[in-house]
Amino acid sequence: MAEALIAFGGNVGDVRETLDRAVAQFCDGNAVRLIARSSDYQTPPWGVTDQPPFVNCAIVAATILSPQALLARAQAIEVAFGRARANEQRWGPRTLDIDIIAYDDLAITTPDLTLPHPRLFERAFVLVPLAEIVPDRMIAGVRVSGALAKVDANGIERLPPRR
Ligand code: A4P
Ligand code: MG
Repeated sequence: MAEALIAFGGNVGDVRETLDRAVAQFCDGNAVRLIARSSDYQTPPWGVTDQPPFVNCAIVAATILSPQALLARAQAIEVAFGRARANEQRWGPRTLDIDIIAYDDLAITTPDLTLPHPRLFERAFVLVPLAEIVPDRMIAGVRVSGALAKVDANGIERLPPRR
């Protein structure tokens, strides 16, 4: 069993509904079991700032899948929720984005997959949800709560539970 940290986000369509359904599909209870899920957060757009706000959340999962199999599962679910990479701008609007943030303490760089996620420490929209569920988790030698203290989390708002 490995422990994986996964970040979900989107800014097109009914994103909170998409996130709920995507987390449920990702964590089927067999190969991937949900251990914890953060609240949803409304977050200012990062990278390309001239686009609608995102909704982001993060999960901890226990899995028997390899990192590559987790990425394949993530990408299949992105496609099922309307991602069409060919038409997209980098960091632009999207229905659903699923990033593998960490997989145990594995550090790898391959053409398709880099772990931990290479831009994790620049992104308050990843660190705020993660700090809610795993504040003391070390990633690449850095505590999540400490990493969060170093980024600008202005404008990020925790959303109330949907029901
Ligand atoms: N890839 C490599 N490593 C990983 C990994 N650890 N997890 C590769 C997931 N994918 C990984 O992905 C491009 C390729 O990265 C994949 O094919 C995979 O093989 P993508 O999702 O098309 O990436 P991208 O959008 O061009 O770039 P990047 O940096 O991954 O950005 P994101 O995270 O996808 O950015 N602002 C807010 N507030 N909230 C957001 O969620 N998201 C984005 C999209 C921009 N701004 C945002 C948000
Ligand atoms: Mg991505």
